[in-house]
Amino acid sequence: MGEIKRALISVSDKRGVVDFARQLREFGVEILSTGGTAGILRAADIDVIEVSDYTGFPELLDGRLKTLHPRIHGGLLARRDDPQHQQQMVEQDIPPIDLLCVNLYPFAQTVARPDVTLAEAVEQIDIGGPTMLRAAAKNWESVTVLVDPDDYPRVLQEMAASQGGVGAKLRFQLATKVFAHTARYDGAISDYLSRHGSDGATAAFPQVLTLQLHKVQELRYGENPHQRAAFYREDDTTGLAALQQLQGKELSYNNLSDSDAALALIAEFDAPACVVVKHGNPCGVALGENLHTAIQRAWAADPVSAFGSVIACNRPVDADSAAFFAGVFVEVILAPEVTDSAQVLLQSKKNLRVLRIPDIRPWQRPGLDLKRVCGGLLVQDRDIRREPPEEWRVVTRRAPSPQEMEDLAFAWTLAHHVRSNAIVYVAQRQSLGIGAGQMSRVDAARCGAEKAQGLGFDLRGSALGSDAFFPFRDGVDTAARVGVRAIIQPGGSIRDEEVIAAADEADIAMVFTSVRHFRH
Ligand code: 93A
Repeated sequence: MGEIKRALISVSDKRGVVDFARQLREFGVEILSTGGTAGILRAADIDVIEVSDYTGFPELLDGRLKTLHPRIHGGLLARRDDPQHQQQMVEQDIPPIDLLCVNLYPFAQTVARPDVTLAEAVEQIDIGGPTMLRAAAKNWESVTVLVDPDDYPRVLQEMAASQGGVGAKLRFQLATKVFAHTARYDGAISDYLSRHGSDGATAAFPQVLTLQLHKVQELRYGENPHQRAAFYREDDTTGLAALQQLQGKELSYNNLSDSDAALALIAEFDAPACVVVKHGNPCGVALGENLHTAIQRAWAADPVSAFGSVIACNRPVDADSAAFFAGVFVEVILAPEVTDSAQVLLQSKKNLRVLRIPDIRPWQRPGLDLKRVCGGLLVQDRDIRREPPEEWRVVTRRAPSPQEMEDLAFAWTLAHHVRSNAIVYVAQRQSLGIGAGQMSRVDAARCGAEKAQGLGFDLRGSALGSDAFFPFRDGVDTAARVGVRAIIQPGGSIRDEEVIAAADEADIAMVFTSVRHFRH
């Protein structure tokens, strides 16, 4: 248990540093510090030695050169149990530094500013800080290194419990954290710079894409039991990384994947809504006057597929809704909140996973969509573009009625979230039949219709949404045969005229949105 006698503190994020330094002083630790940090500590009546006094070298080059000195790096790198190291330190008058507390120039925050210049960004590239951090972390057997203010209490607690020392286990954990941090820091610099060509022009995507993800948990297995799996989160704790499990079995890979699909769709609706997802596709989706009716309608849309599904709600689950779930087999329920009385009702279903998702807005935010392919990653913008009715173009003789317009809007929203080829049949803000993941559009049209009719729905007067254009008239003919009255699709096929003629022949009202929403 190495006792801490000397510490170097140099931080940009000054949160908690005064208290931390004060408590180190109470353990009798000598504190070295750089200009700005030293100023703050001294103002709080804490004894510090400026690094420039300690090295006998002034801070130079606008602060670019502060801590890059053998007296600092020798003190961090020397092994305490190595006689040769010890001898050289004595010869060169390099005292050991036992604790390093550094956090870096805020590069990521700086480049997040829309008006930042390249020169400003470059000045925020910290050189001395990462160098010290890496030195100390490499020498974790002798040095305690902190890069995160949240770790100050842990270190102080351990010092209090062990006569001013910090144990090997914590030192190792902290050092591991440092290398993750400096890797991420350099990744952010590389991402930013590679977006700028040598002429300073900004490219959409960096030359080198660096991803830093943090393990949230290992999962029991992947899509199948013979596949290992884990869930990693991005830097921030948003989206699925923010979920709170209120009850139920451990979450599986497929639960998380289906939850993501369900939440992306539920985030589209303002009115009370329920989305039922199976194997990545919605199988029942409905709006209602309240959540309870939305759930009943979404479930009724396809009760066969809903068996063992993942269900997303956009209103707090109350006792009525919970009572419904008590009578059916569901894997996961997602909701912004679950009332106390609902929780009591759901508790009898021990295995049912109930997840609180406080914020569904992240599913609507811009970002990158990544797809692993053998040998690399395909990267694209997330598909969050939406086309409001004002942008639609009526292409048939008959224009949709106001009721049909509502159905078309609902169908169009749904179609974005169904695997291509996607055809959805809807009426009165309820899905009736969803044809998903077919290799031909006419098959998707048939599938959706057969599903609906198989479940006893009459499709006369329904509306249809298609995620991409109809390449032939056969898809529209299929819709006409089952009684569809309105269709929404992007248009843009070389056979659009034929397709429009098919709609006109059946007196179907059809609109083009001009934007395709494939989802593979
Ligand atoms: O410009 S630097 O790369 N050169 C250095 O030698 C150096 N040493 C520490 N930046 C350097 N630092 C950084 O200064 C630390 O990483 C920390 O973020 C910051 C603290 O400066 P101050 O104490 O003056 O506010």
